[in-house]
Amino acid sequence: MSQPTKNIHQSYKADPSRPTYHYLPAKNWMNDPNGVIQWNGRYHLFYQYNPLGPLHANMHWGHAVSDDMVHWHELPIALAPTPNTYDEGGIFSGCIVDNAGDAVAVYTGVNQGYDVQQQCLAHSSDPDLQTWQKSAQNPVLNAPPANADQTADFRDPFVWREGDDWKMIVGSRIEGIGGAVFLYRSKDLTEWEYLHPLHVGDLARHGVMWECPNFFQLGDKWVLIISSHIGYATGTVLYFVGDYCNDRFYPEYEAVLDSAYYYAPLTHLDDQSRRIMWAWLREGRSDDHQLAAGWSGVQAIPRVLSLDQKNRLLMSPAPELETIRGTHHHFTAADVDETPLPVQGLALDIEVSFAINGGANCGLAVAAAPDGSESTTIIYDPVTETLRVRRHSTEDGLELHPQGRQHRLDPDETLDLRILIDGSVLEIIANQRTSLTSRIYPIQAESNQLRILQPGLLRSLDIYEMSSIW
Ligand code: DQQ
Repeated sequence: MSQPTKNIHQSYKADPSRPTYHYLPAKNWMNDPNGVIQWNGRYHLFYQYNPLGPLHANMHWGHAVSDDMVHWHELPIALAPTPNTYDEGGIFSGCIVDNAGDAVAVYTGVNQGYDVQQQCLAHSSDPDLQTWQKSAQNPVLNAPPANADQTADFRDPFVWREGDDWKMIVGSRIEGIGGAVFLYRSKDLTEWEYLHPLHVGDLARHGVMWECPNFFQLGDKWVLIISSHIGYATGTVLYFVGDYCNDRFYPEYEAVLDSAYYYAPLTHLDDQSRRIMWAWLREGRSDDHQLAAGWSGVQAIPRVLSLDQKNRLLMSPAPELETIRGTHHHFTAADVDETPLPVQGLALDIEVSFAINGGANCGLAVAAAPDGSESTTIIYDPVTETLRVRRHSTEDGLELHPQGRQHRLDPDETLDLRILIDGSVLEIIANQRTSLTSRIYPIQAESNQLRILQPGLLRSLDIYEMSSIW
């Protein structure tokens, strides 16, 4: 990392909300991951980036590179809007594919505000993917199919190789019907033939608009992930699992992937054939707070995906994260009571397991102040089969509604939580299959304690203090 970038990261040491082991650019706004690819062995992360401030505007593709998905070097902006053209209004989300050694970025160029959304190409023959040339044929796809019955929402192309063809899906909606992804085919990434919708949602259940689609094989099934506007707001990520043949998708199972702060996931296959999922962790505080902070948006820790026997998506933080685990604290039920644990901090990786006993709730409090004025509780209620985050903060202007996810346990299954706390970031994965993310903004310096809420139900607790990646 360049010294100036490192200096900016270190200058935020006094900001308790700023993550220290999740990636974010040195300053300004970041949202969706874009074009993630392993190229010449290195992981390249591109992302929606506003170089002019910490709010969503002026969309560019920012760029960072890593050898291990943990430590990052921020690089110069990769793609910028070209004035008076198809992408003058912004370079929206997309992907990168390897076209026989040439890296091709497939992205959405927007203009006329955000009303015209068209699919565009840029290519790079630079081994470091730092220099890009936009295609003279842009835009290569300029409007959704007529059956969409609308022209304003058509974005975030996801492309894969299938035999001799390229296939692409684009996020969109069908007026009056609901979210949709449209399927296309091409021989050269430039001429695209529309086939049909790969999948169409139900307006009430799946939302009005689908963006940031992903479609990939996992084991012997295919998975479609979409980010949905349910009730016209960003926030719910859904997935569908099923079979795919002759260009048709037959979903058999569907579920919510996350419905809180985890949005616009993008997956790719790495050199070890792992399907890795990246995502934007959006903020839960007002524009004024974001302006005052000077930064907004964090990338989630990449997760390795697989499916279980019931076709549920399993997610595990990439094992590379364990290389920055520091001091380890291990506890059993005999070691803890309801008083604060002898470990404190807001940069922790926690593995905790609880036995389920009748209807008794279990869980823990994190980022808690000694006087109880601030705390975040993570609680499982076996009666309602709900995992919930409840936040109490003394700061105003925050989204502090309780967040809940249904989480069903099999008989005799323990509740196994993986919890990543990093400043304002809280990533929770229950039994590898239920993701519940939150953003917390305690303002008191001493809001860093941990407590087990039902020590008698504790099976085991491992806490690792995490090193800063800056
Ligand atoms: N964000 C991008 C879009 C995408 C949306 C624009 C989802 O491409 O649809 O910044 O967060």
